[in-house]
Amino acid sequence: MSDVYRIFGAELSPYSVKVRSYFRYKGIPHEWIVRSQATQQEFQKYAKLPLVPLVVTPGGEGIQDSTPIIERIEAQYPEPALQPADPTLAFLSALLEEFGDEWGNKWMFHYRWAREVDQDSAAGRLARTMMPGLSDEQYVGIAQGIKQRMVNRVWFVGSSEQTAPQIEASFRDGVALLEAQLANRAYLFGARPALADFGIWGQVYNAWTDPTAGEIVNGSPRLAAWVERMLDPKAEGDFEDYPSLAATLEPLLERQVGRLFLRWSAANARAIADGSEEFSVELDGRTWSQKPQKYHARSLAQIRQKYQALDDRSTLDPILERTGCLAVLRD
Ligand SMILES: N[C@@H](CCC(=O)N[C@@H](CS)C(=O)NCC(=O)O)C(=O)O
Repeated sequence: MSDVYRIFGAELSPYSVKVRSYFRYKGIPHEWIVRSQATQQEFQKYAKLPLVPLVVTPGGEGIQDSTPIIERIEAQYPEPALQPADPTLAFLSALLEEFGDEWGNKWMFHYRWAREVDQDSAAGRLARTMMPGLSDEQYVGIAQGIKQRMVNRVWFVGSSEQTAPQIEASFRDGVALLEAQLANRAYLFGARPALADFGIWGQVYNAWTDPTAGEIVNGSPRLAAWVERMLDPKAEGDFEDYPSLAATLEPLLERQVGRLFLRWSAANARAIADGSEEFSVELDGRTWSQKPQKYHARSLAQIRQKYQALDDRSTLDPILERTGCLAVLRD
């Protein structure tokens, strides 16, 4: 039996490239299969949900959802370890992965579909990859259809006229904070990638391929270099310890994770629990309103479980307290 995993994915899917980079880092034999009309039938044989990435194991089992995929493969291929051995750092890395997956996705999705130049770029690339054989006339119609469908779906991640300035301010600040974190190191936690790198990178890499967000990322040379490095990441040395990371990591945790993402995530989860159609939350002095997102309530519950499962939180709690993350995680 072959030992090759198959990853059904797409270059414009942040969660797909996240999983692909993980497989590359671990050196696990895999085949990247672009999800297209031609591969759709094979995809449907294994997928329970109409979502990429889908990983098909050598034994023929289909697995979905990037975080559980990585956790499951990690248990089977523990070397090189994805997470720092220090449980405090490992938790912070998991928290930043969750931030990347859920909040970073707002950055990416909003910028991709907010302006005509980005809409045309992404819709055109999607049409060409999903249906490679299109004639030029067919291409125009298909790209137009994708553009219309996606522009009408931005509300799904909470992008609206009201929230657009908040998302864009968060992205610009996030880019500056990541640039600072990467000033003296190749990856977010040191000289090798951690789970946090993969989650944040999937979104930032995708944003970098779009004209408007790409220009912002390219204005930060260390971040842009990390974006390229993460396409095929390598262990170049060890993880650092917390004191050497803190000066630039705490502002990222405080300004983006504590002040924005976790407050938003807790309000979203409350709205789901109450069965509300819409919710509003004050984020950094500005009102944010949107329809609740179901998946995110589940992923918040999972990161809370990871927090609860820690035996010793005596080092972690003061960091979470200082950065405004503790109350939501303890809830
Ligand atoms: N939580 C999931 C999210 C997966 C997801 O939302 N995938 C998107 C693309 S990024 C998708 O497949 N959308 C439907 C489609 O492209 O047909 C994960 O981490 O894998």
